[in-house]
Amino acid sequence: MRIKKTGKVVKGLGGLFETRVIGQDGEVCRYACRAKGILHRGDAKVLVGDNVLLSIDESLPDDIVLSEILPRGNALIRPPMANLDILCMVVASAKPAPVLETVDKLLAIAEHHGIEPVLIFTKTDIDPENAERLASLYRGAGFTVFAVSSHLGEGVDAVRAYLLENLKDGKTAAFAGASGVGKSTLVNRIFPHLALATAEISEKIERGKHTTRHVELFEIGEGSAAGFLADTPGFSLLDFERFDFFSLADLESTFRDFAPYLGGCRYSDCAHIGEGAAECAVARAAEEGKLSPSRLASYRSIYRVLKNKNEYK
Ligand SMILES: Nc1nc2c(ncn2[C@@H]2O[C@H](COP(=O)(O)OP(=O)(O)O)[C@@H](O)[C@H]2O)c(=O)[nH]1
Ligand SMILES: [Mg+2]
Ligand SMILES: [Zn+2]
Repeated sequence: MRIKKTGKVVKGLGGLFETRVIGQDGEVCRYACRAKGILHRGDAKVLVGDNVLLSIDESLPDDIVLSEILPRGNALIRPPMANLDILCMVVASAKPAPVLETVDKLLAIAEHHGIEPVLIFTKTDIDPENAERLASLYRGAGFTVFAVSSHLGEGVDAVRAYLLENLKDGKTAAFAGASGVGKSTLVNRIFPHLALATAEISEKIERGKHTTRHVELFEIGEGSAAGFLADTPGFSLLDFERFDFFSLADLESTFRDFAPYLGGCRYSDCAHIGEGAAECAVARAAEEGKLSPSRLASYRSIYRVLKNKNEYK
């Protein structure tokens, strides 16, 4: 006899998925299992964060098959995860220098998927002025923003408090951002018991600098009240070229700071791409200092990418 259990995928490595199952007694079990053949390809691929059905042979308790993915709230290509509630965009104030267009792209993708974006500016010890400038830019745009130095320990408590408050009852957050910005260092600083590998440790064991190689969900809290936090491998700029973007018409709604000005343009189909301040309320807001020029520049750049993509389809 085979029985079914529901679980959550917390890790996937080499075709083997680690799933977390809460038993009737409330006890948490973890099973390593393989997925049914059709769940290895394309959109049907199993992602970390997926809620799944496991089929277990009662007479052969080691024979566990991941047989079905339950409906997803959302799914991202980078980081490859499903059912995210919060995306913590980790950005170094320096080393590596921040690329705001990349930041804004990821923010737009999160907004489009209904994932709450949070910004964490790291390495404030290296360039405190730039950290302050970036923090105020994104606070002004309506985001939740943290500025931290993992080395000095500054600002870390506020991030921990935010995560503990918001990661409950299965809620899931991921740390995402370029390689080397300090994601793993910060996760370790917040939750030392996780003891994640960081670049410094890996230099000693000579494994190169991209130490976080796979996505893994870590449990924050206990049992069914627990939430999850994922550290993810950093992505290179190249990965963005392969991003599956949404439609052009949906773009403006993914810039939350544009909202007060949408509908105020002279022409109702204004795309806010080159129109002057006399016609375009978004351009006017940027000119008057109500909207960050870098946000408008990012919007226009993503607009061009999406437009080209649509034309060559
Ligand atoms: N100065 C400074 N360096 C940091 C800070 N946080 C991390 N780093 C360093 O940045 C490098 C990359 O860190 P790591 O956590 O592996 O980055 P990840 O690729 O984003 O996970 C390491 O050498 C860290 O010691 C910080 O707050 N200040
Ligand atoms: Mg890392
Ligand atoms: Zn406009």
